[in-house]
Amino acid sequence: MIILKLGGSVITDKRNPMSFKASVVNQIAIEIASVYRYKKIALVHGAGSYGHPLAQSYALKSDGNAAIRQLGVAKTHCAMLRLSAQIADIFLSHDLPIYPLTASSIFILNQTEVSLSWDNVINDLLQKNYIPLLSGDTAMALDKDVDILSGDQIIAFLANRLKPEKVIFLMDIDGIYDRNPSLYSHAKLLHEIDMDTKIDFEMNAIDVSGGLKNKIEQAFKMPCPVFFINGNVQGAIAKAVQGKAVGSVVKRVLR
Ligand code: IP8
Repeated sequence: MIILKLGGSVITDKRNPMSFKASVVNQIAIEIASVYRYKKIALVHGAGSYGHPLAQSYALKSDGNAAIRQLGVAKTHCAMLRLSAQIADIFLSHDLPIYPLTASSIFILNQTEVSLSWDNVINDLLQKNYIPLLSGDTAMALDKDVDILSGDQIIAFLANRLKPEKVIFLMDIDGIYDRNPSLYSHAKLLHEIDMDTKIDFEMNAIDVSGGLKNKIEQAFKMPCPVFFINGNVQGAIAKAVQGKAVGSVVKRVLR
């Protein structure tokens, strides 16, 4: 079984609010259709230009006016539902049995971490050969009204629960670089990452869940190899699934 993250920067244009990259998602669906014949797959997608700008403009990570905040939470959640529906429609057009689930109906947070979950349905769907689809979302929290649950946190949780053979993150660059390649032309692609790898996490896009830094921290919590590959490159998914050298890989080092 494989867990695959459709990164927000791959499936949406992070520079323009609510811009869905249908043709990229279509290409990914075609690639997944060939993998699905021999592997169970769970999908999680990021918020991209649907969730992050709303969560940022309503300041959902900080405490503000309750009524305004509440509207921001509802708008962000509904934007994520719309993004999931567009992804699902494309997968269905390739006869893939995708099954969208709402993360906020499954997970409750406490101090930003998953504290309670009703996740049996995910394993059940996988056993019955569906492709469950989850996404980063707003979620009820025990320590405050509502908090942000990132797709990367969901994946770290599911990886420990479902023990996949690997996790694959689709990005809009070739993997993890030692510094942001869109800011530094001499940035170096890192093929293998461990706890001691030095990475400069300077960001240039709105990301309320901590961007690449959060991704790598979550990757170290997963009990399996974690691949970071370019979701725009045809054939990269198949290579990662077959364990061929592609992108960057994080291998958990037990200390
Ligand atoms: O894009 C963030 O999920 P991510 C979720 O996976 C929201 O970090 C609602 C901003």
